[in-house]
Amino acid sequence: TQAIYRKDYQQPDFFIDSVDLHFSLDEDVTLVHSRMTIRPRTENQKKPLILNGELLVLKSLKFNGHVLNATQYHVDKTHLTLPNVPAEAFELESIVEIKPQENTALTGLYQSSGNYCTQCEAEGFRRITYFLDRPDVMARYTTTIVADKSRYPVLLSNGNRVEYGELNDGRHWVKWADPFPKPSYLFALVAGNLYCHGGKFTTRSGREVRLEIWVEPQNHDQCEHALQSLQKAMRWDEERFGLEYDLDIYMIVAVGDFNMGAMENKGLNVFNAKFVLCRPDTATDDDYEGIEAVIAHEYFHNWTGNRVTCRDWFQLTLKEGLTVFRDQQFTEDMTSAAVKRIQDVRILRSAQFAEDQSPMAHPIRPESYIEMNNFYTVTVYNKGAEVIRLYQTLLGKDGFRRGMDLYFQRHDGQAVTCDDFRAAMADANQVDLTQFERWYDQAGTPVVEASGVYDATAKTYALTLRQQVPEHLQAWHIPVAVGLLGKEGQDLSLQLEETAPAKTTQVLELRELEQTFTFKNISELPIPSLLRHFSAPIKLNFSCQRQELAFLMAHDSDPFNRWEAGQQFAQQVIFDLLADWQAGKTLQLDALFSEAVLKILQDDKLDGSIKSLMLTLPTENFLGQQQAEVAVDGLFAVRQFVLKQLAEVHYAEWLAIYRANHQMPYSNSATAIACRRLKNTALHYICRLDTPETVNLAEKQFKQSDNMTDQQSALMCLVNTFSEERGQAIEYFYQQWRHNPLVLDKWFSVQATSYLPDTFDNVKALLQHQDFTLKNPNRARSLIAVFSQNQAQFHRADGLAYQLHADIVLQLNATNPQIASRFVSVFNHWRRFDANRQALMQAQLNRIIQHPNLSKDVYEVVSKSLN
Ligand code: HT7
Ligand code: ZN
Repeated sequence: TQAIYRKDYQQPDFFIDSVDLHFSLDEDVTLVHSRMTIRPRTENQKKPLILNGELLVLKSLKFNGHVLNATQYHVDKTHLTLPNVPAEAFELESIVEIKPQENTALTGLYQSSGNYCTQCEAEGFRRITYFLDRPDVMARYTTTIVADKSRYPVLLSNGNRVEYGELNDGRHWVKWADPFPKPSYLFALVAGNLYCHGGKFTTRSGREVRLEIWVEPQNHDQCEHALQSLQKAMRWDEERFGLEYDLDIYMIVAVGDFNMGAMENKGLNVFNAKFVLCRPDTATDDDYEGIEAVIAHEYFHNWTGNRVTCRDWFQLTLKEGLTVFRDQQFTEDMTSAAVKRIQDVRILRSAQFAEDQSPMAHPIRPESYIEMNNFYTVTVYNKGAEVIRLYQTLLGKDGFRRGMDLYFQRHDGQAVTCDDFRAAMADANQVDLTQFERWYDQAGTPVVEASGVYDATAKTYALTLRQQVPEHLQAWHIPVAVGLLGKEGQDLSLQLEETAPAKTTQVLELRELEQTFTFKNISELPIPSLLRHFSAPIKLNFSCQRQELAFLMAHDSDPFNRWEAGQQFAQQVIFDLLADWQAGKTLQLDALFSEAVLKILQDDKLDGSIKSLMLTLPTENFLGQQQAEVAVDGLFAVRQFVLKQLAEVHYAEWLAIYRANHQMPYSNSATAIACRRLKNTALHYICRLDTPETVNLAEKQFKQSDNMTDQQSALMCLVNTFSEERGQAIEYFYQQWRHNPLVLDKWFSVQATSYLPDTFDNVKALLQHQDFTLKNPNRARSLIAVFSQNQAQFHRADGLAYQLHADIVLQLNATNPQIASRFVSVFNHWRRFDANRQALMQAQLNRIIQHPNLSKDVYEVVSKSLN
């Protein structure tokens, strides 16, 4: 359990130029034969060759064709060492035995539903064969797979299929060759009984690429959306960034057991089935959008990650932050930019800002790690994407494109660093981005205070921005996009200097601790709209009256800030009510807020997707984060009160909206999705009343819907009622979908999200359900991870949910440490709760850390949490 530090990076002593792999897949043991050509990095060096390898049984080792005996090398649990190797290139051949059928950690080569698949990022390749398993060692791979033909008719690996044949014993083989040098983490192999949903794509230079989506045969009718998403992503990357696909074939395989969302292996992506399979009756609108985004994300990695890869794992955000940014831009173009921006900011502020407040806080480019898998975080991914967005905000879309072009021109085929990316952006635009490095090496969320002074005589508005920089840190370079609204709600024209062009949104560059920006020719007292489209990942404090928030909520031309004003308004209302609740006073909903909500409800110009976002209150989790000590019970009570009040006061409007949007035929057009979103938001409010009529409405939708969005939404409503229909709907849904694992996951999740007081008991019972298993990450997440985010129910004052959660973490620690470590992270926030809950969570953390066989994954998170 030793930490690895970024400052200790050293180039590899050896490079591996080519690897020829041969897999013999067998139920008992799988044999992996590897032949590598290895070259010392410098002439005349006398360095031992130290290869990574874990859980491998070495059967034979040959050096330049000669068998080595056991005195000529050393093997331990993690390495194979050859102390004496010559100073010129040589060939090393090994045969190892592995047991994929016993691999429950789902890293390396493993089985899912009887098929074989691999997951090598970050350090899984070392569980397949001995290798220099680090991203700056890039080799050309050929891979031959031999397996029983009837059980494994499909044999896939990276690159192009170059040869195949049959053996006499019922087995067959296929050989694949990948012409592009790649790091080991991009290696992939798949073998099984799979169905192919095929298609094609013609690149803008006229090359035809074959596209193949491989799924278990029963899922043959759930692939078309994934295929279309891939085609859209391929076209978009050509148009936006001039990037073309480079092989003749692109394959995607959907597997049921997968630790994360998907993996961008060169030419052979392996996907969590959740991000491939969909049909209107089995997948929600959000699932459809998730599939399009993840397919695009993995495709975009072909350039940002594969063609140009990371020098070391500290640079992970180089490929992940950039690729998330690219997929976000893609979705903004494919759907609604405003809706997508709001969704992305919600994730950032609820999960990443929370991570920044936790003992696991780290910069987007971490300085150290114990287990790399713990650093596939919202900070590296989502804050990393925000940092990339900052380049675009500062340089403009064209400037950003110039930087990207230079980055590829300089680094195609290389393993590089975040500094190389920053240098390409700076050089292509001839700007100084030295201060910008602080976004890479400083952890934490910058806080900026804003204050404004209007001078009616001089007709100026002076906006002062002040960043609060902790003592050990330095000022960030922060773009703050600003607009000023006149009293009719119109955007005022903003001029900073006489010569500069006037705009309605100005991007101010805050580089110092404090700066004042003065706008000229402002002829009326303006209402500022600050940090438009959330132009930087910061917390901006600006004191705003409720009237001003209501005004921005109704008029701001920046849709993000219009939504944001509503959220801030709701937050103020909830915190004031919380004070009343804590003082034992009767609660009364603020009339101005209720009126502002009514205006949104009645605004016919608002798109349904934005409207339902505006009608959704901040979550308990998010509200808790804004407090010094999370008021679990108070927040729950008050938020429920506000929801119920809004439901009652505007009942007629909710019902009207529901009716107006209900009887639409199913389609997955943006308009139809927006209608469903709005209708289902309305249904949720309506069902807050829990009367026979409202239950009836939900039940009717549940039974009559022809699509999963409506069915799941109605089920969620019913699960939160005390009605008889609740149990009936749960049973009905189970019988209807028990044979579809992804839909059954929803069944578990919906029950785990319920806010009724019996949720913990239900979750405990569901753990014993015949269809529950911790072995499948999706299933485990659907119940355990989902329940752990149900703030009021998970953080019960008696600590029983904590105890149960810790039991599960310990079980998973033995079988799948990556998932165990994700789950245990909910305790990272223990210090933010009251003394009673703190003690209860701390006790569970202590119990876990004392466990005798703790994985590195869980150890790292828990030890940091307790420190
Ligand atoms: N680059 C992929 C990362 C990934 C992964 C990492 C650790 C363990 C399992 C994993 N599966 C996939 C996913 C991506 O960002 O595209
Ligand atoms: Zn990625």
